Amino acid sequence: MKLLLATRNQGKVRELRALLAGLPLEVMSAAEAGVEYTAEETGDTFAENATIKAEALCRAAGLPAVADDSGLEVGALAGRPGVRSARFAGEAATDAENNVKLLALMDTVPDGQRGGRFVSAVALAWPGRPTRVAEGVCQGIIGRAPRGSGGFGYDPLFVCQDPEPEARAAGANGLTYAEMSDDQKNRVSHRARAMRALRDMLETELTRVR
Ligand code: ITT
Repeated sequence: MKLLLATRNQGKVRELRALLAGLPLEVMSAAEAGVEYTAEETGDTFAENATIKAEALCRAAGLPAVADDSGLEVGALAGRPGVRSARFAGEAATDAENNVKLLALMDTVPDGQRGGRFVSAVALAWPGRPTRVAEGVCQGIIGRAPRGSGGFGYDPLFVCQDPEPEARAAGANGLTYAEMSDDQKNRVSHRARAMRALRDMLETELTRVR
């Protein structure tokens, strides 16, 4: 059975594929499956936007679809960039432009007040079934300069400082997401945490249809 990924972000495709590994599903992005979908992210929450994207692709393809809506919430910026993370520096902003804007806004924020968290909501839309959503967060601080070359988006500026034991076990605290190995990020990230719950939902659906 095919499972489609409702994202145009190649960084997410890579991570979601790894986080879904081992399930009896052929995981493909919408582009790989040749399916066009339109989804306007008009929601005020990550959960609403993930639902909009997953349902749009599920409807267009007639197949189960997973979407992630995610972003960075920074305390000193009253929760911004939040649901507007991809568009922080403008509608067609690049990752580099968004990072420059974040660094500029954080320039005068002292150490000790640079906390933030990454949030991911993942939605599973299955034909004929109610859509289900799971969320994950990872705590950290916003660095003063980019570090590391892995990942995408705000990865070089997000220094993991997460209280969960798994973050310590993975040796992730003190590293930016961009300094982590794929395996480390896929153990502790906001997306990894949301996807653990979504895997359980998928396993339930697969048991039902078998
Ligand atoms: P899709 O909607 O097609 O999935 P998108 O990149 O527009 O792609 P979002 O609307 O969910 O996705 O925007 C999320 C933005 O938040 C993303 O572009 C990054 O800038 C940032 N982001 C989310 N997860 C991230 C991560 O793991 N590392 C770095 N930045 C991340």
